[in-house]
Amino acid sequence: MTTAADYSEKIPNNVDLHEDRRLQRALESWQPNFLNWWESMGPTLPTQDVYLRTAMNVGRDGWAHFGHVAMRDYRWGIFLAERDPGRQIGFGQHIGEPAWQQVPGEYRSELRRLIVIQGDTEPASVEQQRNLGATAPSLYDLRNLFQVNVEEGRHLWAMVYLLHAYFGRDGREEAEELLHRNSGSADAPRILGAFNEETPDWLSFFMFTYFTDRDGKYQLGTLKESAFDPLSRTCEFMLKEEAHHMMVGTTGVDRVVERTAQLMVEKETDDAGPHGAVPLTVIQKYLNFHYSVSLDLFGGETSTNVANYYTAGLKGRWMEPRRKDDHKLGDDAIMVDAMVEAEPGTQSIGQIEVSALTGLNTDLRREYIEDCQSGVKRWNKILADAGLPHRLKLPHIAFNRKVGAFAGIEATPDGELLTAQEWQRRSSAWLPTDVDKTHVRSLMQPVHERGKIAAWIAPPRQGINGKPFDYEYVHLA
Ligand code: BYC
Repeated sequence: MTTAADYSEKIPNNVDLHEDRRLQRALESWQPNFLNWWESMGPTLPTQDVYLRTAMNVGRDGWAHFGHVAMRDYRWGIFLAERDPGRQIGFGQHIGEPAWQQVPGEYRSELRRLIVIQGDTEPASVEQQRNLGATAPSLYDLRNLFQVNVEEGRHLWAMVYLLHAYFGRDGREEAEELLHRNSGSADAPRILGAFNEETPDWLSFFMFTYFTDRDGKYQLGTLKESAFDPLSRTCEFMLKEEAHHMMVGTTGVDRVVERTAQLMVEKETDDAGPHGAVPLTVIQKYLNFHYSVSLDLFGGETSTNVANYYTAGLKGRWMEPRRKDDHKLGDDAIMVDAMVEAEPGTQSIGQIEVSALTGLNTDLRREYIEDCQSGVKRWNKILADAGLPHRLKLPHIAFNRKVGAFAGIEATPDGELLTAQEWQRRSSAWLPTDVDKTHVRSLMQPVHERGKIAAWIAPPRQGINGKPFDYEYVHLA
C-alpha cells in the first residue's frame, strides 16, 4: 500500500479501494447521501470557492495541497496512516499480540459503538456551525470555519469507511443513521450532549474549537492506541488534521481577549461591552459553559464501559506507550472525584478510591483539564501584558455537570455546593444569559471584505500557508 491518495477515483483514497468492488460500490452509494446531507445541513453562506487544504499524502512531509476549491467539489476521501506490519497490541489482556486487521467477533458491538459515537460527533459539529458564515469577522476566519467543516466531513468519511469495510450490513445501516440524526433535533438528536447545543456566534465557535475539539483530540488519542489496527490508523491521521482545529480555537479566543483587553485599557474601563467588544465577564461565562459541557463528553468519573474497552484492547489511555506500568491495570487503584458523605447525612465534593480500570474516564479527563489550563494561561498572559489585573479561570470540575458524579448536584465555579434554588437564583452570573448572547450576537456584523476585520476581535498574527491576512481566502458567490 502507498501513502499517497489516488485522486483519479470517485472516492479519493489510500486504501486500494478499487481492489474491493463490493466495498467500493457500497461507499459510492453512500456518497450521494453524504453530498445531499452536506447541501442541506452544511454551510449556508453561498461561496464560489474557498482556499482549502486537501489531504494528499499521509506521510511525514508535504501531506496537504492548498488551493481555491468550490466546496461542493471538495474531494472528501479515505486516508489511513501508514501500516506498521509489526504493530503489537499495547495494553489490556491481549497485550503483546499482533494488532487486529479484522474485528474479533466478541468485540464487534463495542467497537461498532465506539466508532458510531465518534462518527456522530463529526457531522454534528458541521450542523452546529452551519450559519456562522453569515457573520464571519473576516475572510481569514471564514476560510478557517470552512476548513474545519470540510475536515469534519472527512472525519465522518473516515468512520463510515470503517463501518462499511468491517461491520457488514449493520455497519451500512449505522452509516445511514449518521446522516439521519441531526444536532438539536427533537426526534433524532446527536448522541452526546455537547453536540446538540447551539453554536450561534463566533465566540461560541472559538470556545467550541478550543474545548470541544480538544475532547476530540483526547478521544482520538485513545482510539489511536486501539488493537483494531484500521481504527488506530484512521485516528492517527485524523489527529493530524485536528491540530488545525485546535489552532483556530486557541488563537480565536486569544484574539477576542486581546481586543477586549485593548479596549479596557484604552477606555479605562472594566466593561468593554459598550465599546464594541465582548466584556471579559461574558468571555468567562462562555468559557464556563463550553468547558463544563466538554467535561461531560468524557463520560462518568467511574465507568464499567471504559474498563471493559481497556481490558479488551479497544480503547487505550492518552500516551499509552509512555505510561510506566503493566498496561493492564488489574491491581491498580486511582482516586476519582465523587460526592462523599463526610458526616452522616451531608454530602460534599471529595474523592474516592476505585480500581484504575473503572477510573479511566477520570484519567483521560485529567489529561484534558491540564491541557485546557494551558489555554487559560496564555489568555491570562494577554491580559497581564496589557497591564490588566483581571484573570480568566477554569471552573470547578463539579460546575454545571450533567453526566457523571456531579450530575445530580449544583456547584459554583469555585466548587461550593448549592441547593437547586440557589443555583436558579445565581447561575446567570456564571453562564451566558439571553442578554449576554444577544449582545454577543449584536457584535457579529459580517466583514466579508478582503483585508478587513470586525471591531470585536484582533487580527491574526499569521495567515494560512504563508499567505498574508489580506489574501483572498474566500470568493463569495
Ligand atoms: N452525553 O459509562 P459512561 C470529537 C452515556 S469529540 C450523552 O460513563 P462511557 C469532535 C454513555 O453512552 C470525541 N450521553 O460512558 C469534537 C452511557 O450510555 P449506555 C467523540 C452520555 O462509555 C468536535 C452512559 O451515559 N468521541 O471527536 O465510559 C468536533 C454511561 O456513561 C455522555 C468519543 O467520544 C454524554 N456526554 O464514556 C468534531 C469516543 N457521556 O452505555 C468532533 C467514543 C456518557 O449506558 N466514545 N453518556 O447506554 C467513548 O469513548 C465513550 O462512549 C464516551 C462515554 C467517552 C463518550
